[in-house]
Amino acid sequence: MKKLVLTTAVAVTFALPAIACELEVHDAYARTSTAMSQSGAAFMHIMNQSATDCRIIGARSDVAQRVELHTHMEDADGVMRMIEVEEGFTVPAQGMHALARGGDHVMFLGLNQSLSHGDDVAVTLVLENGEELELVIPVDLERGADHGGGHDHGHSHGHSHSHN
Ligand SMILES: [Cu+2]
Repeated sequence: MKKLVLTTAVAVTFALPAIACELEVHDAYARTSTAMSQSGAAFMHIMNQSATDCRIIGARSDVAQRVELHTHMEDADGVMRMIEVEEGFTVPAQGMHALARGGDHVMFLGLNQSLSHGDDVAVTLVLENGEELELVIPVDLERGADHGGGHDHGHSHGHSHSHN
């Protein structure tokens, strides 16, 4: 188990091989629907600084038995359901892809531990080109569902990350 020491809420590190995707993750958070929930999800804004589209085809984390890329789709009865997105999420060149409540998300199925507010979850996003994006995502159980887009209400939760 790798120890991660952070001074900021989100740290992004990735190696830069020949065909590099320059991705930056902002505003990431993870949550569960209830304290006793067996599953959870992570949301974030993924910026692509590179000149090519970058596709995220998978995710890994020790926090859950399975980590899947999900989205919400309305079924024939008008009910919103979560489905796995086999083809992954494309972050357009010089663009952004948002993982948000009610939309695309990283799904944690079968949590190995409960997610408490203020915890950090280490998640690795796997790109189609073989690159990996290592994230440390704070658990935020207080974040409202309407988050995202044109917001400007500074998140100063004052986390102090000390992992000993
Ligand atoms: Cu899901």
